[in-house]
Amino acid sequence: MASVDYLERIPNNVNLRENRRLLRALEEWQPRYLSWWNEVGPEGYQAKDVYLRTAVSVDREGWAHFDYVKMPEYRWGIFLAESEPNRVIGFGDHQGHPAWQDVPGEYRGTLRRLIVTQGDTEPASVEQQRHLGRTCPSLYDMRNIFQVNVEEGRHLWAMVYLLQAYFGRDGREEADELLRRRSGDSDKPRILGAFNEKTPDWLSFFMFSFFTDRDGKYQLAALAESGFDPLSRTCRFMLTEEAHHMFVGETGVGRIVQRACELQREHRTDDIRRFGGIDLSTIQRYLNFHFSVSLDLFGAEVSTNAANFYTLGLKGRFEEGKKSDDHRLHEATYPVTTLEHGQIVSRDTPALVSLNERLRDDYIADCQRGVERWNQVIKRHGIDVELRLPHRGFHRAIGGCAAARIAPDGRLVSEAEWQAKQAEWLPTGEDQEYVASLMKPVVARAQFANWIAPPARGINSKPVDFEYVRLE
Ligand code: BYC
Ligand code: FE
Ligand code: FE
Repeated sequence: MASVDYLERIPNNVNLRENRRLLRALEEWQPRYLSWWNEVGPEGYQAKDVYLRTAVSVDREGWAHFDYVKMPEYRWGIFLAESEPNRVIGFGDHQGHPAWQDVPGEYRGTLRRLIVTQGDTEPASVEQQRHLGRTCPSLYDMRNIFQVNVEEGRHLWAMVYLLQAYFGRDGREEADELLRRRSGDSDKPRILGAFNEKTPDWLSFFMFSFFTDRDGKYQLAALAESGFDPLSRTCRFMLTEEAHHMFVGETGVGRIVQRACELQREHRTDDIRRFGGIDLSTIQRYLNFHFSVSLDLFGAEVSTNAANFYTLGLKGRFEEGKKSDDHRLHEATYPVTTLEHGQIVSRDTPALVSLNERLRDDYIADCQRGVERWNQVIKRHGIDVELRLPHRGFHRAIGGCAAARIAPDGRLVSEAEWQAKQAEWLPTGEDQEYVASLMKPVVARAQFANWIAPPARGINSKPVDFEYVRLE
């Protein structure tokens, strides 16, 4: 396998030097990528030195290099996890056959659509977050969001590599379309719903990184099982970067929770807006929103698309290799939550068409573990409140529950009750205005906005008050 060529214009371990046709396609695409970055990437700070991590190898140990970089000079590269010799397809009709090193002709369209859907989310999130550098609560946080942004940019590169290396002309066209769609644009929106929502403030950003980047983790893990080996290897490497995005989300929300508790204790009231904090009930409403829109990203509970992806060997289950069933699932069933005659019920459903729901279940369990860690923070402060994930049917736009009004506790409610309670369950205009009013940049070293606690430690063993972004 080729070692990492870090000196090339496009750092890579796919032997670009030898593949002139692909190199040319990528070199043609690169200026378009950079103009996209300059047009809708992070607003401001493009000329500043940011202490960033860059992928320079695919070794599990030591794959990252930390240094000051100006974002437009970031070395967006193409890295695939090491190939597993003699890898075989682990599930579906082709189980046991050698993994495909080329696109299986009959599945070309389906595979391309999966790659485009995945690829589309990456630049979308950068667009959604582009204004946030301007209102960062600290230099540490500013650095973290830029880190996430450049890596989402690299994830786009990862998918564009697949399109250009394996899909010829239509792949090149899709690669260009990925730079043409825009988050929230009514004419050319991004493909999936959550990626057209606004990320207007840092509470939303941290919730997004916790809930929506975690959808990324589960989708990438399912694609990492793919019988199409280049996709599998690409996704396996992306997952190593993804962990930091979720870390940013979990610790970000955790620090806001901590600050809320400190203010609540200090002033002996949960009405902490007077003291510039974000109260736990506001945090809960934001949580409800971001969890529910992220659940939609898994698709419908019953999906023949999902069954096909699996049967064809294109997209597996989370940790497919660790499961001990037949990996074909023709006979198996899976319990699916659905709406029947105005009731929420769990129904055993053929497992193949239930794969979206199963992946969603894995995801929900992971979210629950994070919420419990936030609750530990609250408990340590002796406060008798718990954050909760709302019911999976709450506020859904995709799937069986989208047709009903479901309360966070899982009760079916009337339209009238929904309208009356919505302000308790979802962020209100007033919440958004209040949170927006807190978004004042804090860029002095060692300083943090009043609504968020400092992190427990810095990045890459640097101190918390390190100069993560050089503003001079
Ligand atoms: N919005 O059969 P169904 C990330 C459509 S995040 C709009 O249930 P399927 C990241 C669907 O296209 C991870 N439309 O759908 C995170 C279908 O249309 P057609 C992103 C939707 O195909 C943070 C129809 O409804 N990766 O990486 O089983 C920052 C029927 O639905 C939506 C992936 O998504 C929706 N939410 O499942 C940066 C992986 N849901 O065919 C990055 C690749 C469904 O009837 N994608 N529809 O016209 C997939 O695996 C699947 O496409 C989905 C949907 C899981 C998304
Ligand atoms: Fe990503
Ligand atoms: Fe991410």
